[in-house]
Amino acid sequence: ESQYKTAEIENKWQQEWLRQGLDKTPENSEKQKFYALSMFPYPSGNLHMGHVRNYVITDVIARFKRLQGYSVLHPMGWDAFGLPAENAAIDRGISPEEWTKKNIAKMRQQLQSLGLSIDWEREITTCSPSYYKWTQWLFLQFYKVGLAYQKEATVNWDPVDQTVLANEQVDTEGYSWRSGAKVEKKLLCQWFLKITDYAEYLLNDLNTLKGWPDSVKLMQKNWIGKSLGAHIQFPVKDTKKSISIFTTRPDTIYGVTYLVLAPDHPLVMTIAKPEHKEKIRKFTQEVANESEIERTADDKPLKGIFIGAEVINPFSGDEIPVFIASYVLLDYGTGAVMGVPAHDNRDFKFATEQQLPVKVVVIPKNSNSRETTQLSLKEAYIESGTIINSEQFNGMYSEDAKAAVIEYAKKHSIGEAKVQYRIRDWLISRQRYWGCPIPIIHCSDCGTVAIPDSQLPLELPKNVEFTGRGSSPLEGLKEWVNVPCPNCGKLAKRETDTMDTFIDSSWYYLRYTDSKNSQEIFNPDKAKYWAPVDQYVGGVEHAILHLLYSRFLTKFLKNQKLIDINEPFKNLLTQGMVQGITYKNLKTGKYIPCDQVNSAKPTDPVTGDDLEAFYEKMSKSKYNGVDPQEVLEKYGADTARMFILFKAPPEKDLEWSSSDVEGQFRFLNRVWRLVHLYIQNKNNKTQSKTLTKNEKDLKRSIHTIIKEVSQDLEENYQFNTAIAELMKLSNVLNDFKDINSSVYQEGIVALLTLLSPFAPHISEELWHSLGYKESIHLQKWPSVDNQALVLDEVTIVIQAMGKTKGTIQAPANSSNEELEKLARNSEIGKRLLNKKEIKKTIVVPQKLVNFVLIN
Ligand code: ANZ
Ligand code: ZN
Repeated sequence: ESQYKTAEIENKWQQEWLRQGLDKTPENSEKQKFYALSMFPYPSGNLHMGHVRNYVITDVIARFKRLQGYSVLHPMGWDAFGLPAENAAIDRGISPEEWTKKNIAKMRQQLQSLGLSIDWEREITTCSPSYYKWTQWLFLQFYKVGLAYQKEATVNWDPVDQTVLANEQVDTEGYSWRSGAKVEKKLLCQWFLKITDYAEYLLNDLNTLKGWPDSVKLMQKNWIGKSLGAHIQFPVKDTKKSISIFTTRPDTIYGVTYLVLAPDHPLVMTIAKPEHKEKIRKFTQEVANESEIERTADDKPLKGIFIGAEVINPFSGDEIPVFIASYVLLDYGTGAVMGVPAHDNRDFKFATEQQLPVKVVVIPKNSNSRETTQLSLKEAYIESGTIINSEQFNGMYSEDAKAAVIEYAKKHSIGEAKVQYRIRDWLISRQRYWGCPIPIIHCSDCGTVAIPDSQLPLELPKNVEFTGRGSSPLEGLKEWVNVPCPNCGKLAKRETDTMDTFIDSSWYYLRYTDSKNSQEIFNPDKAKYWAPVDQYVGGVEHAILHLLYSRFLTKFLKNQKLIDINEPFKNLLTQGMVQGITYKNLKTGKYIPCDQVNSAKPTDPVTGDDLEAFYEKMSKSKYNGVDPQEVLEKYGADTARMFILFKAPPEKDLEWSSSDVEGQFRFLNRVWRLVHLYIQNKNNKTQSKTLTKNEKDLKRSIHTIIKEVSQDLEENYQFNTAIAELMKLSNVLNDFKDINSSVYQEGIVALLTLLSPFAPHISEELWHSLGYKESIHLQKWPSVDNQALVLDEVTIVIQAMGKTKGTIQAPANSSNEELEKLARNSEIGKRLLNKKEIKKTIVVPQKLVNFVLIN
């Protein structure tokens, strides 16, 4: 008997498919297109289970769509710039390029061993000059319309190594990963992309993304953070200056009891009393080294100080004190806040700490105003309500009062309505080597000058030293930095910052449509044919930044008339995590590798303590990972694919279990035996044309399953239930004895075709064993024979007075009258009606006949 030898079969078919060019993208197809895309990997050096899950999901979709007759684009590439390559250079003296290339080679081979139907001819690598030439070109398009600009911004500064650190190089306590020094903030002139110009557009178009998870859309919405409110001017007492604040609650204007400026607000030193200035300087410096998260944390006291200045409330005429506080950020709103302790939680806390008055101006609708105002508040009342203590606005409801206050402010030129977004411009400068060089030259006469297109790509120099200390590696390369100005020829300096790698990945999906084009970023017709991506699959960790940046890039390119789509990704699937069984010693806090633990009674091999066992995302630090390579070697790619798809719906977390992997391996072995038994035992006798009842039943099962699997794939990518149906089909065929029936053959063909997107190798092998010459992956997805679904006979329940007395078989298409007649004339019916008379008969079509009898 022939044996299912996974390695042999999988190798053979992977090579054969490559030889036949099965995965090549059809060019100039008249067929409807389908663009299936996985988020491309960072070439860290090793494929992990999260990758496997991601790419297998997309592959099944791509294969399914091909069988359905679509012309499919399913590409792959490498998000290949970034910090780890540079760290490898610092730690091990291997060049970032070499390190990256080695990793790519290894991971490509691993991906290929999964049997992914990827068109490798379109492979892109973001660190190759042929790709980043166009990243640079794109940057210049932003630059030319004023959407790429420079401004000062803070970076993490390591005072020991005298170098800029990426956020990932600063631990949660604020210390450098390398020197251990307390990291400081330092201002540097850096490049930004003006994503805020697109905020409204990015927000509105979330509504058009019907195929995205609501959770992702909500995260994007919150990130963009649109607030409707007002700017209101507060004149500074005894000066001609005034402070503009941003508030979302202009209805609480009469409740203002103090004002707060961001410590670095430009007016602070101008209006502060001289005797306060020393204190202010000290405070501002302290705050400057805190992160935004520390500054706005809810669980800490709100640090702030009085600066010895007063402002006038332009509505009430009240004189109120001015503070600076760490919780007010300079770059949100106007960097100044009116404090309304009665109606804002943070203001309430601040006022309590600073012993500032609390003035109630909003009360719940229908409540007694005297009662509420006299009560000393225990917490802020932050809801809307009826306005009190507010002169002409008294009695209004909050929403109306907001409008009325804004109208009044506008009329008296002391304020106006204002829309505020939380999103900031995109800081793209990195003081790093292993990134896309920014194609700009700084000339003391001409300012910033774009490198002419003809000189792109501006390649990264190779003779670089990596020490991790001092200025960025590019800055040290004098012969690279010092160049003539392209404009006037005077000696000038290159920009030495490189770009955030999120830029590389924000447009890569378009490059796949024409990845080898050396004349243009892509051919507009090709991009037009393939874009947008029909199905994008990736991790939810990219729910905000990557997806937002891609959406921004897409909208920019649309405005530049390079493409004609508004959104890059029509449908988005965010796959769940792959979790491994994790053992933790709660006493020592240490994780114990699972191969050192007896899973029945987990104890610490060193201390003997009982261990806590739970599932958690696979990671090196928790010793709970399963190496895809091992699974592939032991069971083959098809089993690995089947398991990963069967164990959980794609958007849910998946708990790795070796026994369930075994289960899928056994299933594939059953399919193997089933088909080989069929091949060995069938004879080629011609069959009678009319089907027996058993054959009809089998045919109905087959087509019901085709229908179910198709729906599972078409509607929500419920691969797990689809595979359960395939297991059912193999059982049905296994139980059917007449393998010479033409229906049996139909079942075997359906089983293999339906299985082929999931387990592409074994289904191809068995397909060829059946004698077919053309690849199974070039076949058609089976269509449902609706005729076959119709039942010939149905089982009808017979009842008397609602009590079941027995069942009969009846033709499926019987009318109610016919059913009643059949029921009366059946043995059960005759016995029932022997003595009694019928008052009424109730018939439920296809199901039931109930006789109501006269007693
Ligand atoms: C007075 C007020 C009264 C406020 C009240 C709220 C409730 P969102 O919704 O996030 O836009 N704010 C304004 N600028 C700020 C800054 N730079 N740093 C810290 N806080 C700032 O929040 C807008 C509200 O956050 C504004 O409305 C302001 O406080 C505060 F019962 O003004 B509000
Ligand atoms: Zn110049």
